[in-house]
Amino acid sequence: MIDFCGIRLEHEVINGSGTFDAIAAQRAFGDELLERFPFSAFVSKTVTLEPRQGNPPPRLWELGAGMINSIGLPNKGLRGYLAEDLPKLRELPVPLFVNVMGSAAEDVARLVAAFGARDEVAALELNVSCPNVKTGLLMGADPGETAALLDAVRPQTAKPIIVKLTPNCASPAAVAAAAEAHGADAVSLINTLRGMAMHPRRPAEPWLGGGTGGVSGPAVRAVALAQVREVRERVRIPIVGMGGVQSGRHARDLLDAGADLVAVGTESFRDPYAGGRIAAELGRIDANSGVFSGASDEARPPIAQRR
Ligand code: RRO
Repeated sequence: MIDFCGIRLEHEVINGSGTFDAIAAQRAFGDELLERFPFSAFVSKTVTLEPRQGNPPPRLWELGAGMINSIGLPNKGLRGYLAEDLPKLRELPVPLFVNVMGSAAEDVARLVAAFGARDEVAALELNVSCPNVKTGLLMGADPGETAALLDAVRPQTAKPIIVKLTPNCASPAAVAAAAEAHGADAVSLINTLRGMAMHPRRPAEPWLGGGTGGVSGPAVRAVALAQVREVRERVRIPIVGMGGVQSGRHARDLLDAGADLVAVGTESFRDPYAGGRIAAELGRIDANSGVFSGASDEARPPIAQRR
């Protein structure tokens, strides 16, 4: 058992927001996935006050070492989420962290107040770092804006508030320090790096409907390590580290760089049980020596093929 902001978790591996849909996973893979839930806490996809359609397609581009997404935050909005998703997510065997975003501090404050009042919700994550909607980046790119957001949001709940940082700014560590100074309980990083792909058959046109998107997967792992280390040197609050984690070794590296928890994102698209495998591998790496003991189960077929 580990303690994260007063919440007891079975192990250090959680999911990155928006990379694992627990409700869809249960539909697709049945109760087995939920009985052996891969993560020690579940982080929701970002919720906004009003429903959103998301960006026009195409929304994904596969890279040699990851992908670019331009999803654009489709979601049911606060009312739809409370009515339809929360009753299902309360059945999960792990604590629920709800990720929220707004284009103004008052919107985020309303979301935090609404979710903070719900017993099903263990913690809030503030998404100030989405690369795919224009308003999302501003608050998280600037320490002063982040401080002002925390001033509006902190009084709304006593529950832990995690601030999800963007790598697309001059100094994620300065933003993290501002978040800590204004009451954040933890920070998480990295969200995706802004990137672009050209259309393979139409010269000068971007492939993604949103024009640009967010790069994730192994391609960003080294960036995540460097930024987690930099943030750890500036803040004392817990850090959720993520970026290209595919194995227990990658998770161990982020913990060694200063993270307290590790999130798995893109890898869950290949195998929804990747988080469970990574947690098991991490448990077999000695934290002091770095030595891996026991057989790797990397060769085990993904859950989708075993059914
Ligand atoms: O929905 C998205 O396009 C999205 C979000 Br909210 C985010 O935080 N990060 C990302 O890469 N995509």
